[in-house]
Parts: sequence; structure tokens; C-alpha cells
Amino acid sequence: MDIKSALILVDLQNDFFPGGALGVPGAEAIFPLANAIQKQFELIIATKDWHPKNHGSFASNHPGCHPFEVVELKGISQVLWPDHCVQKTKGAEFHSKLQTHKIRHVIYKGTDPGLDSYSAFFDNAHRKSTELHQTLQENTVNTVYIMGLATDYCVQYSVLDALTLGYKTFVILDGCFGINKNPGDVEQALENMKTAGAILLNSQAAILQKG
Ligand code: VGL
Ligand code: ZN
Repeated sequence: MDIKSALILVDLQNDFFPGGALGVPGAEAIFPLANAIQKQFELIIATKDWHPKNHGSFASNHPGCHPFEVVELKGISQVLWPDHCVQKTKGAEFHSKLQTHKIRHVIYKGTDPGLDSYSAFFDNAHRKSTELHQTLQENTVNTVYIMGLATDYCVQYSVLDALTLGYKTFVILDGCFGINKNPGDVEQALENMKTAGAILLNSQAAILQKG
């Protein structure tokens, strides 16, 4: 089978970088690598966490609750976050250090106020899908390289769904940074992805392999 691959850049938005509403420690180290690796790909897709102001994942929308507490939302467990990536705000924009001219599609997720969406493919209840799978199918992609933020949330769930949907899935390790709400979360996420069949590699190896 011919390999046709796509690069998926997950949530490289201001709010997920240090200084942002939900800054991931160390994440700014991603830029040299995110920009360099784009040269190896013809098809680059980026995702955006894109919440309405009244989003159910925001602690501010649950009176008496605080960020990082866990509640139930429509029957599923939900971590409450500080307000982040609110539609059309500066925090939801791509970071200015990210090269964006080669990004062909932007996939928006987390738009339903009642449901969160860590995965770039489906909401957390697997009720609705984004346009990502269809976009990949239209481009006859069978292999995805995934990197971005955060390892233990959106990267992990996007990778697991990509595998379930049948994509050969590479995770670019040095291109992922995690939140580690609980110590060990990132390690566990990497283990989960590996167990599900993802191939974990670093950016240099990905470049060599693709070059
Ligand atoms: C994310 C928490 C809340 C992510 C998005 O991009 O990993 N994490 N919303
Ligand atoms: Zn979010």
C-alpha cells in the first residue's frame, strides 16, 4: 500500500504556552521543531481548541468549583479548566512563532458548550465527529504524524482515535508537552498510546525517515 502521510499539529495556540491561560511548561521549545518538520510534509493539518465562553469545561461556569477539579458533564468525567481558547480571542490564536503558511486545514473542536473534545476526531462522548477523518480520507491519507499540546489530553486522545480509525500513527515525542495534572500522567499517556499501537519517535528520526 502506498504511504500517504499527514502532519497533525495539535492545539499550538497562545493559551497553551507559558503565560497563557493553561500554559504547558516547556512548550515553547516546540517551535524550531514544529517549523522544521513541516518541510517534510505535503499535507499539514492543525487543530484548534475552540470553546464558546459558556463552555462546560470551564470551572468559571460551575459556581463554587475550581480549576482542575473533576465533575460529571453529561454523564462523563470532566476536568474543569481555567477559561481557555475562547473563540476569536487572542488566546485561541496560533502562537506567533508557529509557521502557518503551509497549514492546509484547521480543525476546530470543543465548540459544543455541553461537551469537551480532547480528540481532534470526536468529542469526549464520541457523539459527533470533527472534519478531520473526512479530510484525511479525501486526501487518501493512511499515515499520520502527531505532535503538539497537551500530551496527556488532546494529543493522547487524538492518537488513540487515529489508531481506532485505522491510521498508522506516529507520535513525535520531542514535539509533545504535557500538563501532568497528576504526577505520571504524561508517562501513562505515552504508555497508553504505545500499547494501542502508536509508534513513538523523535523529530530527528521522523525527518530522516521521511526525507
Ligand atoms: C486541552 C485541556 C483542555 C489540550 C484542551 O489541548 O490538551 N487540554 N482543553
Ligand atoms: Zn479545552
